[in-house]
Amino acid sequence: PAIEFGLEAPFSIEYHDSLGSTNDRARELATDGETDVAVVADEQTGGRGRLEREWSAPAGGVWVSLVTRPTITPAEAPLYTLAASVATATVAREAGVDARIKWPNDVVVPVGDDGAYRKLAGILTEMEGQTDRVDWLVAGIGVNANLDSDGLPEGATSVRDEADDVDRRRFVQRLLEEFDRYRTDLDSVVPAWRELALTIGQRVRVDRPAGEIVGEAVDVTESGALVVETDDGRVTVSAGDCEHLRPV
Ligand code: BT5
Repeated sequence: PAIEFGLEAPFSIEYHDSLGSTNDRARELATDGETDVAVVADEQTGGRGRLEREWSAPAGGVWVSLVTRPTITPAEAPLYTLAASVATATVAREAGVDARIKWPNDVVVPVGDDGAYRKLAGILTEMEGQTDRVDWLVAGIGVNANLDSDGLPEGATSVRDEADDVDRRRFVQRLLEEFDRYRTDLDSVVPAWRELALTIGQRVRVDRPAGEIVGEAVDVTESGALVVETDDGRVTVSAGDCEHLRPV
């Protein structure tokens, strides 16, 4: 295998040299009743982003999906996305990358001071459940690790290009430890997220199904929604309603 696992980690590891999408395999395990499994692949041939977008995932990245069965309501699920972003940014920073978080689900590296950035990693959270409780939740994390950003979509960067190649076994282990720390202490997620946020204080445009809004991003709520101060007052946007967010 391209990555040798054998970790003392809070998740058991299911490793594949190649998979369509680690999220799809994780969903299968979740519907079979499994929990606390991390599905890892060296390469994905059908990686998925949000809203049916494609995720480019050649061999050399960190492509991992965490199967969890949290005792939370669906309204609290966005905290898991923020927790995955915080964990990813933290571990990327340990690798020497100036990683920051762009709400809701992107880990980025700032370029200059005008709000521009390159995308290092993305998070795709999927879940199933009833209105009052989540049955399972899969947190998919994709990090451009040991890759040249030349071969990735426009606007991407990688750990290799920003710093140096990493030991992916160790990188995954740290990701699992950090994610586990935040999921067991959900109150600490938003404060940690704020520390790493690139979005807060920026003037942004958010595209939503209900129409676009423009204003200053001033905070995130305790459930992880973004608060935007517009000319017509404060608007709260949930991650699920955000199609695009860009600095303006
Ligand atoms: C995301 O979507 O950022 C979530 C990506 C989640 C990927 C992980 S990998 C493990 C797990 N298994 C999966 O199948 N998925 C998860 P979104 O915000 O929709 O961003 C997608 C957009 O980012 C695309 O439309 C491209 O423009 C761009 N993109 C695609 N691949 C990229 C890459 N490797 N690096 C940077 N940008 C990329």
